[in-house]
Parts: sequence; C-alpha cells; structure tokens
Amino acid sequence: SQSLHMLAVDFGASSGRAVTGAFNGRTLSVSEVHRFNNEPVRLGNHFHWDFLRLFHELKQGIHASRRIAGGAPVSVAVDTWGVDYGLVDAKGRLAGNPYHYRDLRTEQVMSEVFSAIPEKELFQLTGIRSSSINTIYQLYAEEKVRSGYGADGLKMLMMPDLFHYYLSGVMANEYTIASTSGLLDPRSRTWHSGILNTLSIPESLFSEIVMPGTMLGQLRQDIREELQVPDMAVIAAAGHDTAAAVASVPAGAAPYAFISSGTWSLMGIELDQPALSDYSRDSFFSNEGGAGGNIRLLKNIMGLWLLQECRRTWALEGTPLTYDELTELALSAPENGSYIDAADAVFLPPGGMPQRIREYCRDSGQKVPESRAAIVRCIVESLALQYRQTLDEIEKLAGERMEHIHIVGGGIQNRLLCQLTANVTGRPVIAGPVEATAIGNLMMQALAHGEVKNLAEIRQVVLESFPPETYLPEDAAMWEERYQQYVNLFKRQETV
Ligand code: LFR
Repeated sequence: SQSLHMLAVDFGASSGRAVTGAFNGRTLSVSEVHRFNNEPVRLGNHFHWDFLRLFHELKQGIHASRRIAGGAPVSVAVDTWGVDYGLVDAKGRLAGNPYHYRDLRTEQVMSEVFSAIPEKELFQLTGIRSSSINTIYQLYAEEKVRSGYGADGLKMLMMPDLFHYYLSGVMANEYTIASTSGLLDPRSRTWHSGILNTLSIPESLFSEIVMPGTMLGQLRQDIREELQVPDMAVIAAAGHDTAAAVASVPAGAAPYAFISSGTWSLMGIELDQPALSDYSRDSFFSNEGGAGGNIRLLKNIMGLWLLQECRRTWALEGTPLTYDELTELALSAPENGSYIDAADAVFLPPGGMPQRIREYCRDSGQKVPESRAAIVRCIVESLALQYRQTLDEIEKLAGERMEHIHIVGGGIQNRLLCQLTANVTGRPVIAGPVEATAIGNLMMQALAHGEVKNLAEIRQVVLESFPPETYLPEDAAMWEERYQQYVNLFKRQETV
C-alpha cells in the first residue's frame, strides 16, 4: 500500500499501549496492537518503576506490530510521563532501577536546593514551578551524582530517551522531555550550566538536546532478530506524553486552552516565548517544551489520579468498581457542595485517598463527603472548578479570551467531567481524540519522515481523521455561584 506505517509506544503512569498508525498523506488510521499495565513497585523504603518489565512490554509491542495489514512499521517512537530518568554507566549498563516521581526522597532536598538558588530565581531561570517530582530535586538527591563517586562516564537519560537508547544504542536528550526536568533554560533550550554548577550536578551527565521529530538511528540487530522484525528507524518524536498529546489537539484558528486528561490533568496554552512573570509563577504554571519547538505553558492538576487512587483503595477494601460504575455513583450522589483544591500537593502520594479527601473537606470547614458516591462527586466537581480557575489565570496571562476548551486523552471517557467542564467554564468543550498521545507520537514520526511540515498540518490531519465531540455549557448561573464559593474557600495556598 501507499501508506506510511509507524509504531508508537506510549507509557502512561498506570498503563501503556503500542499503537500502529497508517498515514495516507491526508488521514491517519490507528490500531492498538498491545496494551499492558504499568505497576510501580515499592522496594524497601523506595518507590520504583519496573524498568525491565516495561522494556519487555515495549518489545512485545514491537513484535505484535509486525503483522499489521500493509506491512511492518518503518519506524518506532516512545513517549512517557515526564520528569523521571535512568542513569547509564560508561559500559551502557543501567546504573540502578529508575525511581518513581512519587518517591518521597526528594522532600528533604528541596529546601537545600532553595538555599543555594532561591525558588523565585529558579522559576525565572527555568520557567518550571518547583514541585517535589521534578528531575532537578531527584538528581540532587542522588548520592552518586553529586559526590562524583562512581559517576565517571555516567549519563542521564529521561525515560523515553532511555528506551530509545536500549532500542537503538543512540544516546540523546530530546527537547520536550528534557524540558520537564527543571534544568533547561527555556530561552536557549539548552541545559542550564549555571544551575548545574551551583548544585554540583556534573554537566557530563547530559547529552546534546535534539528537537522533536529527529531520526535517532535503527533498531539494534539483536533486537530485530529476537523479535523477528525488519529494519525499523528509531525516532525521537515528542518524548513527553503531554507534548505528544498537545500536538494532536484538533484545533482551528480560534484561541483555545487545552486539557490533556489522564492520570494528571495538564491545562494550558501554547506560546512562542516563555511566560516568566511573577503572576505566572504565583499561579503555579510551568513553561515546558512543545512538539513544535515552542512553549507549552501549563498547570499540573491532580486529575484522574484522585479517582484512580480511591478506586484502588476501595478494591483493596473488597469493593472493586469500574470507572463507569464510579460515574454512576457520582450521578446518584446528592448535592454535596464540598470541594477540594485539586492542585494541592497533599494529594500527590499514593494511599488512603478517600480518607485524605474527607479530612481535606473537614479541615476547610466543609461538610464531609462520607459515602463513596459523595467522594466521587466531590472529585469530579472539584476538577471542573479547578479548570475554571486555571482558565481565568490563562486568560489573564494570554490577555485574551479562550473560545473553546479542547480536552484530549483517556479522561474524555468520563463524560460527566466533560459536561461539568463546559458548565463551569461556560465554554464549549471539544473532546477528542481519546488516543491523543499515541496519535501525536505517530504524527511527529510522520513529520520526521517529511510527510507533514508542522503542527498546523498535523492538527488538520487529526481533525479529519478523528472527529471530536462537542459539549455545550448548561446551568451557567448556578455554576458561576458555586465557582465564587470555591474561590473563596481556597484563596491561594501551596500546591503541587
Ligand atoms: C502526564 C505527565 C505530566 C507530568 C507528569 C509527571 O502523564 O507527563 O505532564 O508532569 O506526567 O511526569
């Protein structure tokens, strides 16, 4: 056939998928060939990703892709969540299993970092809000890195780069994923050597930054033989899942805000230049790197993590529920009117989520959501209210009104959340595509192959290939009133 066949492997924090794409020059069609769970492991006092298992799943995905109609893919690209990394020694061996960003070892070091570089200054230098998950604090907490002991020839590869290295043997730091580290200068888009020197993090850990859509190399011969697949190019597409998802927002010309909805909700806009004002910092925005080499100005909101964790707790207690059942519960819940600040860092670690939510409501002087139904309702409404607050902030930063909200990613399956987002923001919500991350990954590969020229062309392809669904605002007056209550409840406080 005439189509270009490609493979995207997308690692999310709770599951991963291998998706093949066929691009015929006008539209893309996708097909999932492998899906797997991503279950991090607590080992001793620490929390890790199961890297070897994940690499195995990646290979399973490549193997499964060889039988698709039209022939095996000509290229593969990996994207993952942000901020995490592996260290590779001079012999190419993985030096320790990568930590999970929800590991608590960074908590003590943040204040040490701030005494070397004040938090405000860090934001001015990097455009990244300080959060305990960021690579900068993780690397600072690594004995080996800062003592220099055993660090000879050590390289730091962010998760997608690490997968690409073990697939191809080529080391590179790709721009979008590197931008989540808190160690990049958002103006020059290079590693910030001033920060590295001040924190005694050796510059030798880092490789040159490559831009999204760069051909890295070929699949290693031993892997090709093991998996019985033909030659395949390995591409640094957009290594950060959120950057890939934003690349596939089917947007037209009108100003819009995006929400990439999954474990996290990432809400923001795209800019040519970083927004480094005090207002941007005080509203907890980050300037990350976009797939077009531009800036993604966005805020991390806890997202469906809140629901995932409640579901996990309830299953442990003997009540396993599907996400649809959870939504049914929320719909059946009586008006509760209790809210949480879904950007608050207290919700970051795993465990005991229903109880933490009850305590949060109690401590902020609200009615305590006792039943499961009341808790689910509280989560979903609180997310929508946080989106509204973030929209207000975005409009102030951009100096213009956003006409629509585009929501992409797995979270759009929660239709209640989509509708509430429209109601609370008073803007039409355009939902889809659900597989935004894999689609963005595939289209950035198409860009590397020279089949499309830029983000605008990619978005046109996505719009034609995956028609989105629109939710119109309802009950505007009621929600405006509730939003005012919400704003008064949570006058700015420390967040993620
Ligand atoms: C979403 C995401 C966010 C990042 C968070 C942690 O999957 O990549 O953008 O802040 O995970 O890495």
